[in-house]
Amino acid sequence: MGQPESREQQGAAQSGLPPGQRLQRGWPVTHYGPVPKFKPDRWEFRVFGATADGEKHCWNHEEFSALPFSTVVADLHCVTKFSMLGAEWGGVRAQTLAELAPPAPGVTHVMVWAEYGYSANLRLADFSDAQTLFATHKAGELLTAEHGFPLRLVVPRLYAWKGPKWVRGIEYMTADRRGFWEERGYHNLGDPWQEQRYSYQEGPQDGPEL
Ligand SMILES: Nc1nc2c(c(=O)[nH]1)N[C@H]1C(S)=C(S)[C@@H](COP(=O)(O)O)O[C@H]1N2
Ligand SMILES: [Mo]
Repeated sequence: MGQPESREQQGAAQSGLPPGQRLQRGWPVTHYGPVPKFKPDRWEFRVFGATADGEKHCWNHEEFSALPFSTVVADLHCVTKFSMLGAEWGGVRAQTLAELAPPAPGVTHVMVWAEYGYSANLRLADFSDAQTLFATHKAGELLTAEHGFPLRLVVPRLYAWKGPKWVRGIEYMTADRRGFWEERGYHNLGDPWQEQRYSYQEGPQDGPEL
């Protein structure tokens, strides 16, 4: 069912490559730490923090798998300078989750949490973008363990570290807070088209003090 990589890589979802990026053949695996083992009976996806109703919202794996399915064609840009173009991701739009478990009015940012405490912070506008997808599939096939099975976030407009693999939930926040890489030298915003790679490039408005 999966499309060969060569066909996928013919088209970019955006026009061309962001500055400083080069095209990668195939799909490398890039992450920090070990690949977590999926435990279906223990897995749940949680929406917590400043929710509109003040409650925590949870989906087990079966419930999450029944949520409306969408596809998004998106490019992946790793800050280490390789890009993969035109991948077709399938899964649940962040917008859908934000409708099912809405943020309180004061929410400005979202922390996305993954296994082993990996996290990435996003502005609510980036999270709520129509292209932002909690992906279960790529090219019509389930994700493999090393690429984030059972669930990873895809945020096409930002560097790929902003899209946690093995994601387990989101926290609505009323102020910005740095995630895992944003605390360790990477840019708080991470827009590849503006080449926002490192925290030393940040302006005073770009993020909380380090
Ligand atoms: N949980 C988790 N997610 C992660 C990472 C990580 O270290 N841990 N690395 C990120 C980075 S830097 C990149 S480039 C992409 C790589 O995704 P891939 O291995 O599927 O190509 O995953 C992102 N998601
Ligand atoms: Mo990366």
